[in-house]
Amino acid sequence: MRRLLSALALFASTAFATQTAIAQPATEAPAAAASPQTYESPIQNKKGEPIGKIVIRDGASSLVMRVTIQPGGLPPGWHGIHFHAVGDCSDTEKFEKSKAHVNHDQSKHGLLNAEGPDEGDLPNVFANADGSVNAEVSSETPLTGEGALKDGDGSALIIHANEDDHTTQPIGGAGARIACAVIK
Ligand SMILES: [Cu+2]
Repeated sequence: MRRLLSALALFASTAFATQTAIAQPATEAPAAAASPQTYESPIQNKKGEPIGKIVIRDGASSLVMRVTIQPGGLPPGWHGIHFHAVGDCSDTEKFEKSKAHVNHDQSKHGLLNAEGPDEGDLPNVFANADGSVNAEVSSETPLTGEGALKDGDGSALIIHANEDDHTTQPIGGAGARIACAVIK
């Protein structure tokens, strides 16, 4: 919803700009479409070792994130991943300093929950037999601005031990936090 409101605001300002542009010289070039903001951060495991990285691109209406994990990085199989509320991965035993999911409007957890999703919810990623991951997911939660990942205390991308069923509370049965990347 926040993303929709900001998109409407952008539309309104664009419409205003179009009206005022009539008075401008015809030679003035239209503003180029804003290129996506980008952000990259290492992913660390419970030993504090780097196992891969996230690369975020944030456009006008969606954020797209690539998750890359090197061989040996994760147990094979599906893993729930979420944006958690605080950009702190320093407690590598449990990654609890990253707190709960990003969730500004008390939504229920779950992409398949009728009362969800919360702003931290993301699709699962699959680790291959060798423990590597190459995945790309999208989210409406923005990188900067109102309700953004890069707020005062940042956010974290948390990878869980098990897959997220996208329905049950509070985290879809995804289990322990096994990897973390700071977004700040
Ligand atoms: Cu989580």
